[in-house]
Amino acid sequence: MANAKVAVIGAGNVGASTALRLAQLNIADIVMTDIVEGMPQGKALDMMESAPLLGIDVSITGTNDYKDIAGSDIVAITAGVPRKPGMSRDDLLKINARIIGEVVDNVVKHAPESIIVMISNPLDVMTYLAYNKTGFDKKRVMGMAGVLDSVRLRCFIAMELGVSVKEVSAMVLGGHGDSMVPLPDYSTVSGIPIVKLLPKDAIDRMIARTQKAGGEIVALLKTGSAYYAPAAAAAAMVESILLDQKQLLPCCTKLEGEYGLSDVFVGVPVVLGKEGVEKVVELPLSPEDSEKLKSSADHVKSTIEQLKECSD
Ligand code: TXD
Repeated sequence: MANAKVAVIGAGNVGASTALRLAQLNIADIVMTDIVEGMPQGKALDMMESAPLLGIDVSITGTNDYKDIAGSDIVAITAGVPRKPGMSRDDLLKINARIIGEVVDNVVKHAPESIIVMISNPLDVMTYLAYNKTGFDKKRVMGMAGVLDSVRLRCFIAMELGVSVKEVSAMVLGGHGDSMVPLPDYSTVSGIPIVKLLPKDAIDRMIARTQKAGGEIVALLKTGSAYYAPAAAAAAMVESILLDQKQLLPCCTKLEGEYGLSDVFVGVPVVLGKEGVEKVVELPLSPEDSEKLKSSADHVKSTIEQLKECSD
């Protein structure tokens, strides 16, 4: 039987790191595309040359031609520009909307059966754009943000307590921006809620750091934004879908009444399996968190409106 196939659109920092991580999982052949001539081909060849040492046993190719994404089971979209210091994710709206519009037209043309995992920013709005332009079922268009935001919180919890990250779990809902909603009540260490292990001020500090974690890295790097953790997060979603693992992960998905929200793409816990987003899981939220989720969704809605205005 032929291997599964994953296309990674945009072979920049996040795209190339996602491709390498996926190749190391040995679950699909990988094709990377980019508009820069030679660059995806060069990076793919470099990765293939690491295969004997890294235990990679799938093919990795690079291309500038969308025809080569034909037959992809999943298309991970990382094309676009990243933030520079001082920029918000929403500042990327116009530039990336043009790029993503062109990319998704090509996905419809060349890989009409695929599942789309959006990674480009502003994440929730680009996921909406992909859904709207492709006409794909909502199960087949999702965005990666919550997995990244929650692994960042997991990492900060482990650092604060001085424990291994292994048994730390965390949940972050909402849009991918400063309005995201980390949920300490649903964050645990070996099943123990962190609210029983840490004082409120320490938890508040970690929540604030999680909300600004992308910006913390942008400020340190000065050119470009984070990519190791984003790539690991995107690969985890692809793995759950391809292997039908049914992992329960926070992902950006279209809501139709769940959490009292409709007609918006925002991060909530979902079950990811071979059909894509197979189920939205509704958690009971405190009135305060529920209000925060609503205001995060309102922020996404207003950015969707801005997008509609620029395309008018
Ligand atoms: O949590 C998340 N979802 C994110 C999102 C975490 C980190 C980064 N996030 C966003 O991903 C970021 O804000 C950007 O919008 C994307 C890609 O970030 P990356 O750091 O990989 O940017 P690069 O290194 O500049 O790579 C972008 C590549 C680059 O090689 C361009 O030549 C290419 O995109 N590009 C295109 N490829 C294909 N087709 C078109 N039209 C195109 N335009 C640019």
